[in-house]
Amino acid sequence: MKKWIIFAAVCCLCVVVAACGSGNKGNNADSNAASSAVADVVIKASSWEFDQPEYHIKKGQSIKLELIDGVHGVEIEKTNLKLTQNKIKTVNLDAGEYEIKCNIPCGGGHSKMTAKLIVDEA
Ligand SMILES: [Cu+2]
Repeated sequence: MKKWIIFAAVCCLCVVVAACGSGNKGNNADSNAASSAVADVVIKASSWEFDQPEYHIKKGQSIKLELIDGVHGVEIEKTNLKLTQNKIKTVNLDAGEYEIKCNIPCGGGHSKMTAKLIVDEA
C-alpha cells in the first residue's frame, strides 16, 4: 500500500514537471511571435532617411516602424496616425497620398526624413 502511494506521488510529480516544461516552451513561442509579428508594410528608419521614398498600403492593412539606427518616429500628416518603434497599427485612411515625416527631433538630418504613404483602393 505504501509503495503504491509513493508510486502515485512520483507519477504526479512527473506530470507537474512535464506540464511546467511545456508551459515554458509555449510562453517562449508566444513572445517570439510577438516580437517578430508581421505587418503588411514596414517602414525602416535610419539616420537620416526612410528605406523607401514611397510606401503603398491598402485600407485596413497594417503598418509598422522599425528602427535601423537612431531614434525616430513617424507621423502621417493631416491624420492622427503616428507610429512608434515596432508597434503595429492598422491604417484606416481613405485612398490617397499622405506625407510621412519623422516626428522625433533626431539630429542634423531630421527635416530630410520624409516619404509618402500611398493608400490604394482596397
Ligand atoms: Cu527625426
